[in-house]
Amino acid sequence: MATAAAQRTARADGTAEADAAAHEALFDAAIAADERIEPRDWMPDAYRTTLIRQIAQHAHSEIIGMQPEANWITRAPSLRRKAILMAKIQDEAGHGLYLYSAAETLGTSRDELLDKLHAGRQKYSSIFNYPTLTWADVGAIGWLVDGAAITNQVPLCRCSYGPYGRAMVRICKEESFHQRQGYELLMALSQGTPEQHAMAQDAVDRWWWPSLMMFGPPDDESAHSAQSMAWKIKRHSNDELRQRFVDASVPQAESLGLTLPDPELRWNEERGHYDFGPIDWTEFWEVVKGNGPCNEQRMTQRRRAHDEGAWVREAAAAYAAKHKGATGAADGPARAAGGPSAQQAGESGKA
Ligand code: BYC
Repeated sequence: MATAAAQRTARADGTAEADAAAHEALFDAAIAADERIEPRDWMPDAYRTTLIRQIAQHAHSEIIGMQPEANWITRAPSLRRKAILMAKIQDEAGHGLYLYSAAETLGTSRDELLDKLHAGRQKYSSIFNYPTLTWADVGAIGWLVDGAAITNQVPLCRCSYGPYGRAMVRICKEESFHQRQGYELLMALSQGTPEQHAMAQDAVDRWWWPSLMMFGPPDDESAHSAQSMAWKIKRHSNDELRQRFVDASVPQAESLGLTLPDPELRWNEERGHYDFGPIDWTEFWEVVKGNGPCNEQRMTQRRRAHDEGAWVREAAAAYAAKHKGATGAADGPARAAGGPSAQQAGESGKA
């Protein structure tokens, strides 16, 4: 039986004169049927633009997010902690790669996206503009920041756009490990000396509110939520996911023996959720605009890392060109023309 996706491809391939309304109807039917949209399927321009915006922002967050934690690699308190932290940071680099690759299937390139990040034309998550002042911050990032990320990202595994949803499956598995290592690290500190306990509490006090801001502005100020939910890119609103995170975090904080820095936090029997105090949205927008404590430092470091890595990119491109020549001779031009952008342009195997 032909799925809506197959019909969509057949229609697009078979009738050059197919009008936009017919394409749109097939796209809408696929979304309504909870089918995946794939790179070669017709999609509205705004759907493509929204996905590029969100996936790029997500990818940028992953690679900028390596910086605050990398601050502690040389000062990790044991070889075991250092190895764990290095593995986690490498995972974040990997997440960036999966996500840039997913964005490339939409017709952009990693170079273009990085240029936009470096020029300040694309965002990354507000959370990474806060400093990591003590070792306990590594635990607080794992527990709270990765915990918030998982809450936000598990529903993205069901994103209507195939490459993004599939990338999220592996990312979420790894984030789950990250969250547990942060929890375990904080547990060790919380049950340690009074000084270690105080250090853990101080980290939680500083990271709690910025973690709640990660979910984005309140629903009535969220410019993109309604459309993104209609397209099944997002499955839940910012406020719904924030509430889910608060509800999960309170018992975890109790088990850790730490308190969350919100005097208004209490169980609401009627709602079946925890009530929590007001979020400082002025602070959030200031950080998003570039005025957070570490925005400048993060961007300077990112641009420097990019510039210093130019020789690696040149060497990789030279190697790929050489390799392409060798396999091109052996396998013919079809193999040589492979790769995501060629496939996406419909050239793969037919060049
Ligand atoms: N920070 O209409 P809205 C990680 C912007 S990586 C900065 O609600 P949307 C990790 C938003 O972009 C975590 N900007 O937007 C990595 C929009 O501005 P533009 C990253 C924010 O897209 C390493 C405007 O505010 N996770 O976990 O519907 C180590 C209005 O917002 C933020 C993702 O990226 C923010 N917090 O919803 C450890 C997940 N929030 O674009 C951990 C994927 C909002 O119009 N992204 N803005 O200029 C999403 O799920 C959604 O994009 C958001 C925002 C929920 C974040």
